[in-house]
Amino acid sequence: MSDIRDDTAETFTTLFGYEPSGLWSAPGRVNLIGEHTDYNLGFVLPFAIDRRTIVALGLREDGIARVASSFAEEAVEIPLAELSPEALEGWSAYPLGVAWALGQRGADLAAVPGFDIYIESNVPVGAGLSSSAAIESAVALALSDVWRLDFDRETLAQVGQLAENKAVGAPTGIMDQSASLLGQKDSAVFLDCRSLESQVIDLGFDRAGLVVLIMDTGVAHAHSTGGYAERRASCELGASLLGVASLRDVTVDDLPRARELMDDVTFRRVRHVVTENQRVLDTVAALEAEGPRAIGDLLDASHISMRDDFEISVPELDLAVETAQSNGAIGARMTGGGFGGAAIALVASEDLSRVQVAIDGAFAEHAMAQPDTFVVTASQGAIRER
Ligand code: GAF
Repeated sequence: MSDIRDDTAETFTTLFGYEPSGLWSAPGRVNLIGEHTDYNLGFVLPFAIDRRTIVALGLREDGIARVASSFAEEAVEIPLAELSPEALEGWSAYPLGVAWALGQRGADLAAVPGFDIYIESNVPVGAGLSSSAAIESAVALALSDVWRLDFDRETLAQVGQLAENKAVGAPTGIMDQSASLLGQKDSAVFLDCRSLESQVIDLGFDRAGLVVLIMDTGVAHAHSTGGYAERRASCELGASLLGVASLRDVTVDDLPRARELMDDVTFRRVRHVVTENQRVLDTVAALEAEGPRAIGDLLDASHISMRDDFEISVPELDLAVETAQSNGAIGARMTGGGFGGAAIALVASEDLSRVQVAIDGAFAEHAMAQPDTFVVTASQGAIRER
């Protein structure tokens, strides 16, 4: 079977007529728990998955940035000196946005050499598994290496987020790039999105005989439009009505007061974030004290909160979650920004095929398009491959 790394290097050589000087990769992520908490400066617990984006890069002697990928026909090129969010569009805004963002963080774009980049990926696009953060993280690591920028991984995550916010135009938080850059095998990244301090948490799924099943509904979502920004605005409104800088400063004990101060919709948005932060802390504590079989109820409660309070689920995600739960999953929830994408279920290995078959049956019964179901494992974050 051909290796995606070899394919990426070979296609680079065919396209650009010389061999790449290096190969870098970064993974997509699953968020185990802690949804829409990152931009509220709360807690998240994502892990990097065994689906990766590969970047082959060669330096040029001029100041031109040229990018090509397996998911677009045409290469895009632009002088580094002309990089700006306004000058970028389409898929190339991800890799070129990162080059621009590195400039914003101090790289001297007038002095560094140009580059050719070719990108391939096996992170599913549109599934809520952060295919975009995988591109950003791989490119950020590659450019910081060849430009000898000496940026730490927390800074590279911020660079990826800046590209996503300004060049792509999606008002997302810091979680996805952090997971992609800081992930470790068999572990989750427990990130405090205010201090940006992180801790690697052993998941122990394998030892407990558990697997994580992805249920990709195929319902398309995008964070640069509509719902995501609206939820973010509601959270900001809630925080300002409570007189705090962010919802991180609100606890479960403040909820009765919050209910008095705001309309019902804003209150429910706030309640989701506040209770979700607590569920992340409880999940970390349960993993450490009792292991992964103890976190099912927290995953289930997180889904209900997203469905009823934050209102970011869709019928396909609810059906996938409920079917997994009623067929023996330890816990299940939608993952990522919502409005489509994927749900996850934590399942005992021996129940895996039963859950998959049940999901196929339930979707057929509801005349919904078959979801793609597959297992992922917690994997290493971004690395230089060669
Ligand atoms: C998307 C965003 F990119 C993240 O920053 C995060 O807000 C997530 O949705 C919801 O938890 O993946």
